[in-house]
Amino acid sequence: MSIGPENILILTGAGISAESGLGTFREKGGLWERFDPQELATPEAFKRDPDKVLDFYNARRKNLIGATPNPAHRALAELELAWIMAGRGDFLLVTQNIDDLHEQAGSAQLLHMHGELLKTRCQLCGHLFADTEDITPGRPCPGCGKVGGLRPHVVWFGEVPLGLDQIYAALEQVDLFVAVGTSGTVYPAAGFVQEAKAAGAWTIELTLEPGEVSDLFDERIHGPASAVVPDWVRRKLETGS
Ligand code: BV8
Repeated sequence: MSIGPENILILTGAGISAESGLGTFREKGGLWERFDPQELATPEAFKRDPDKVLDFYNARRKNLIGATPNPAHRALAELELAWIMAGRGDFLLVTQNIDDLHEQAGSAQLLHMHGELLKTRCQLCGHLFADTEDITPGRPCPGCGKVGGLRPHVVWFGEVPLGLDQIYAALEQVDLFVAVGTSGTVYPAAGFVQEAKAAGAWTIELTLEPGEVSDLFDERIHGPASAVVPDWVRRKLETGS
């Protein structure tokens, strides 16, 4: 009996990039432990103190440049290629991360729902461009030439995440939902597992420790992503389960 297509949706969070040297948010020493997100990752914070918010993202951008993918990023890119080449079904990688490590590893069916740190946009003319430079209030927009409008192309708390229509459309058809390296703290991403279950999907949590919605998953494999994710991908490709 030929098995039908199996549509896969993978959701990643900061934990997949931890072993590439990029900080997570809510762990010991995590970013939000040292910085208050309400202080730094909200439009109100940016209006109140643009220099402080821009300094925070300029520091993270510098930290990101030179970072490289780890075996977990590479395993997900390998799974995507194998899945699409074999016509096994749809594949979508939704990341909450604003780094470019999935791109570096070769992922293509990729959606950054919380934006991208290596892109900057102008609030005055809407120009969106790849950017590795510091953003300063006096830097002119390469699009309109005006100063004072540049901000990181990142979704802050209280702002609507990107690509939600595409994500919810994919969740309606998903057969396998896998959350990698995310604490299940931030919505709407933390609610995706419920949408996947409502669509009848099998759900797997691959994180170092159980996240806040861990109990909702059908299967949980805990450990460092650079070990757990390649092992799971190998099992998936070799046994189909
Ligand atoms: C929105 C970009 C309206 C910026 C980020 C009360 C209830 C419910 C919701 C809310 C509420 N009050 C406010 C809200 C809404 C709010 C929210 O969810 N707040 C939370 C804190 C309660 N959400 C929003 O504001 C969102 N917008 O709701 O708009 C709307 C919505 C829908 C439709 C219309 C309107 C916007 C949220 C986006 C905020 N921006 N990032 C930046 O990066 O600076 S969020 C930030 O947190 C990152 O994106 C990060 O990815 C995300 C989630 O964190 P994680 O990725 O999970 O990382 P974390 O550190 O938490 O966990 C790390 C995990 O990795 C852990 O599980 C750990 O065990 C594991 N790990 C660690 N090391 C490893 C590992 N795993 C494997 N291997 C390892 N080595």
